[in-house]
Amino acid sequence: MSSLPEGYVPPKVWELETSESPAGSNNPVSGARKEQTLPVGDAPIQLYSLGTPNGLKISIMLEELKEVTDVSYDPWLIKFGELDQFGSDFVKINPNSKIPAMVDKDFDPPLRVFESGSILLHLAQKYDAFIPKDAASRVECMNWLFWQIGGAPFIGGGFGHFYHYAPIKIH
Ligand SMILES: N[C@@H](CCC(=O)N[C@@H](CS)C(=O)NCC(=O)O)C(=O)O
Repeated sequence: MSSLPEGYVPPKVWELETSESPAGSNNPVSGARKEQTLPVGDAPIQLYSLGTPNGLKISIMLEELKEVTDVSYDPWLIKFGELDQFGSDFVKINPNSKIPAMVDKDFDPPLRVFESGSILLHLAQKYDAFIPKDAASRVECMNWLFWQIGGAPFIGGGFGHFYHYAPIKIH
């Protein structure tokens, strides 16, 4: 039995539905669409993000790290409504035009870090926190780290797409 709506024939060549995201966010395209100068503060860690589920992961990590290390960071808002994720400076940090993205100025040249899993891992390793030392616990920690990157968005993001954004409802 097909899960496609009756009468719906998938196109031979898929084209982006502009009605899906009028503001231009959430598109499978990336890259700079506008000139932009991002703010840079004094702290070693510069975070460019927003309070979405992926963005929150890093804010939570940084706040937890603050409890146990001397980490300091400057958080800067990336506004989807203004398509900041497609700004020239942001795209130099994450060519994939997605938040969260981070610059670590403790490195020379400063290190760009993108993808929430990569950021979490970099912070945990750099500040030597939240990754267990013994092999069994470390593997279990990595199991869940990789699950939340690969598994959680597939469920949560997929639901959001088909429930809210998708112009054609496929259940
Ligand atoms: N795999 C990426 C996913 C990042 C992602 O999807 N970010 C969303 C917000 S949660 C975003 O930037 N959306 C803006 C857009 O697609 O235009 C990660 O884990 O960092």
